[in-house]
Amino acid sequence: FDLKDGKLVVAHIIVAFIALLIGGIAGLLQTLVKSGTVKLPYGIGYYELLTAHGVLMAIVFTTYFIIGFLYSGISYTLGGKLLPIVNRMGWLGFALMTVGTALGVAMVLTGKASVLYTFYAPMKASPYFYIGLALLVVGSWISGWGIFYQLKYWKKTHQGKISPLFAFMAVITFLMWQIATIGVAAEVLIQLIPWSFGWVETINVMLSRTLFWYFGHPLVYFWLMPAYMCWYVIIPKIIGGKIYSDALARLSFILLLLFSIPVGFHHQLMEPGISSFWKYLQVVLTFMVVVPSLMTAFSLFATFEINGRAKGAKGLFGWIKVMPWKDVRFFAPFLGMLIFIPAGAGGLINASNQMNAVVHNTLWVTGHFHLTVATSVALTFFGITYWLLPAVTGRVLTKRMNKLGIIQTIIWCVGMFFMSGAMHLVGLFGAPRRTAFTTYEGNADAASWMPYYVFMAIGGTILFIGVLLMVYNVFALLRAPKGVTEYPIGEAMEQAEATPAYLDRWSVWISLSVALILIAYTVPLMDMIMHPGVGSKGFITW
Ligand code: HAS
Repeated sequence: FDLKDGKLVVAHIIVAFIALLIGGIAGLLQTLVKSGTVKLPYGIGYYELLTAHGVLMAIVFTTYFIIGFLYSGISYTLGGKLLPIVNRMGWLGFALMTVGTALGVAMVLTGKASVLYTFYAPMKASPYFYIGLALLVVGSWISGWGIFYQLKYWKKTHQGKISPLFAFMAVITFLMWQIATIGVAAEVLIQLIPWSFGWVETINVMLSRTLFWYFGHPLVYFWLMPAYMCWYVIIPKIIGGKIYSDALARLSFILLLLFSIPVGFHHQLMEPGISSFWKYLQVVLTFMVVVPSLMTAFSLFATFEINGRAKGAKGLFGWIKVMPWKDVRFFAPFLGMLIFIPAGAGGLINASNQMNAVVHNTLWVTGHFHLTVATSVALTFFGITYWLLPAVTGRVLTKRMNKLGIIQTIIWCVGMFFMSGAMHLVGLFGAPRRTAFTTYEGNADAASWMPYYVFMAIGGTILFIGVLLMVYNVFALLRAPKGVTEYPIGEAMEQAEATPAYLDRWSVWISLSVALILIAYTVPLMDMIMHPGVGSKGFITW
């Protein structure tokens, strides 16, 4: 691996894990502050901590990790090294993102941006928080353009060849990110910044929420797709097998590009101001976006079973016996996959209009995203770290670190079992999400939620130990013994059919994606803009 590119990757991964550490501390503290066990100085309260936890974990940790990981794979699969200009774009993106993150986090920690990680109106933050976010997004764009440029150059020098699977997936991920972030950029630049500076008095709340969720849902696939890249491309190599089908993997990513954006209304099913027809349409599209995940599950089972049979395993589940259970590079992502089965089922419940009425705005939803992003995705990212850092720094994973990695994975799963399990259950009893305990203290129902809160706190504490161990592991990996670690890119099975060239035809897929977005959003957006409703000073209500 090119060690100069390795430095860019390492810089991203280090910031990601620092964010995980500070976000983890904020996560633990918010539980203690919420329950009244601890009082912090300088007025740092529940909402400040919850915002810091959400922003650092869900936005900063993920974005940095993803860019670091994708840049490493692009460097490795598209020519063995980044073009000098792409390397520079990577650093420029990194610098802008880091200035933005520092500004945003400073605003959150000083209590000037307690607006939660879903920062839509009517909650208002300091304009500098939004400026920080804008820098983070623009930085990520520049990094994304670097990825597009590297592939464009590769295609020019490899006429008629189909792009490597990893690179194809990286480009789709960033294409999706590019299209999706236009919504949040519009919200921040046109609505939130002028409003928070006081240049305008009112804000169209419905529009702000809609633009946020236009971005907010694809955001979750921006987290998931790099995890899928590991499951499709890396895991087959680590288990000593092959990718079941290159074409199927590409098709599932194309479907994710098409269907992950025009579905934001499934976060707004309980909101007035959007007619039921448009909600219905977007729920149908939500069920379409489940299809590529089902294809992924199918492909993974096929990879595992065929690999198992090649190694002599018999029966439907014989493959389980031949898996490298003691290898953390497999173990952590595998548990991520396993947990994605109930996590995804929870998503289907959320997406069903009637059931959404039961779970919306309750701790069930918090439980859902702690299983999806904080377990399936996070464990996969942890699993990647154990080979990525050694590969890009010219070091090797030792047996001790591998063992610590396995222990870390188990701690994470146990902590999440208690925390997310209790969140799901108490959510069904109506416990609200993101609400300080003082708001409902004395309420008859609140007393019955207490035992579940205790389990959430136990789980949260176990998870905090997991964060500490993971951060320790990262720094241990950076000082690991020198050596050569292979960058594990899998190959497709020989009997798989050749990948059709049309899957590599970007113009078709981008046009289709834009068409679907226009169909799903034009009329409701026009409606929101033309009939903004009337309301109290400061914001417009519906
Ligand atoms: Fe979600 C809310 C619907 C997936 C994250 N989601 C959220 C929020 C977040 C989030 C952060 O429709 C909260 C936002 C907020 O703060 O308000 N979600 C879905 C649906 C899916 C889904 C339909 N979500 C995700 C993923 C996330 C994520 C992935 C992060 C990474 N979600 C919703 C809805 C809401 C929502 C509503 C709004 C709720 C409300 O009212 O506020 C689907 O994409 C899920 C499909 C997944 C599957 C599983 C496939 C399984 C696989 C694993 C195979 C395993 C193997 C191993 C091979 C169908 C691929 C097997 C081994 C053995 C030994 C058996």
